[in-house]
Amino acid sequence: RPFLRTLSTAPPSHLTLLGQQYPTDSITNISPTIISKLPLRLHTQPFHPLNTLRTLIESHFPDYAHLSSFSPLVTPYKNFDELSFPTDHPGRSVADSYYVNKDLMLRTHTSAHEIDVFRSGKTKWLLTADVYRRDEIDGSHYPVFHQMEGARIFSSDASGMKEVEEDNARLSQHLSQSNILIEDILHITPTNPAQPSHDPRHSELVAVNLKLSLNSLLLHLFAGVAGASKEEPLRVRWIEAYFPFTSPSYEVEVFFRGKWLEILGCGVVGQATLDRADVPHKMGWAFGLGLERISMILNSIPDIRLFWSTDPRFLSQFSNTDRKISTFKPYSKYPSCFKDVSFWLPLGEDNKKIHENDLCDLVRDVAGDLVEDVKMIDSFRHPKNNRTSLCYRINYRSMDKSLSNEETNALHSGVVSRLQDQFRVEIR
Ligand code: FA5
Ligand code: MG
Repeated sequence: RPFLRTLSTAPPSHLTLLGQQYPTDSITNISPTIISKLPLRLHTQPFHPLNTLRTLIESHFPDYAHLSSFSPLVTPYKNFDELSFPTDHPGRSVADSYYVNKDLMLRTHTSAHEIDVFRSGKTKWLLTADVYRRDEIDGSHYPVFHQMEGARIFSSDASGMKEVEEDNARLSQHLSQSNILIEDILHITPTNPAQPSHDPRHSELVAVNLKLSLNSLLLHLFAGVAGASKEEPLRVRWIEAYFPFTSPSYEVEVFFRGKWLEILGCGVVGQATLDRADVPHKMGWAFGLGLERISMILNSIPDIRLFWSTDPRFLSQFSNTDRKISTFKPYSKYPSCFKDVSFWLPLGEDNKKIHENDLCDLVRDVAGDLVEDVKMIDSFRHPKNNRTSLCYRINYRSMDKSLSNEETNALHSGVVSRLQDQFRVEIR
């Protein structure tokens, strides 16, 4: 959807990203807020909790290659096509992904690099990176977050399968002595099948190796933190999932503060991926985990915006040098300030051009991390003139200080006037 066409000012003909110039086109939708995040690479910042978590996971896989310097700019081909995403997959839309232009985008997941890493000959590796998705605004969603991809591949012949079996025996032995409660599911089912080119027994061995490897990682990460005491074991739940580039596929959830939280997706690597990477005689598994989700649990971080805070009251809490997980002690929560904005969408064609994610990007560009939450609270269509009215409630709250009335009013009127300029809405 060409939402930039509704801008009153012409978009720039080029964008400068990480010191390089790129031409824009009709689908360009990277906002200034996003551009400012590109160089930050929180997973490499000394003492940042995401860096600490990355190091902790890497230490659990010491004989894996540890990669973290891939550029976030990838072709849509790498992000989607090469991984067998269908051409009509919703993730490709400009409403969900950030495009520099039709040939270049910000990766939406670390899987975008799978084929390059497999092609380089690596058989055991972890890759950490910032990823970008257009999304709603609330305490657990941010348009930039960090993923770690991990993979292990084996020869698909008897010697490779023997290696898997031996590793499975070692891992089962280790896990049987620990305080972890795993809700498992069948490894392979009619709705979550082995791939046609795989011997189902081999696929099952690999799926078991994946599950054991990840259960063992979760135990390493969560043992001893809240919810994993003697009386209360760590609860992990495996769920059947679907990804275009793995089968069978799973998601893993961890029980935390009364809720199941999805922390990773994974599966047996699609043979098409390995064929494209020129390693057709291998088979194996891959996972992609959300570092913020895990760090929020481990470090008791209540709001995803805190990862971007430069407030010493946040960062200093993680500056211990012994690599252990620190529990965040929240400093006082400052008051919320709710402001509503109601408007009529423009009539005709134009009203299709405003997606909720467009509105969220606009609000972030004006208010940055001073916005905590954006929710639609009302929507109706006028029966006579067919016009649509929307009302959004924006919660302005700083994590570092109390916002004055003047400050919130200025932010909100900035949002309102940009809504009028960019989307030609009529404020009610
Ligand atoms: C993926 O991104 C797949 N690439 C994962 C994968 C890798 C599957 C390898 C198979 C093999 P998904 O969109 O579910 O899947 O995201 C993976 C994890 O990233 C989620 O479980 C979650 O922990 C994290 N995540 C996803 N969206 C967000 C978000 N908006 N904010 C924070 N974390 C998120
Ligand atoms: Mg998911």
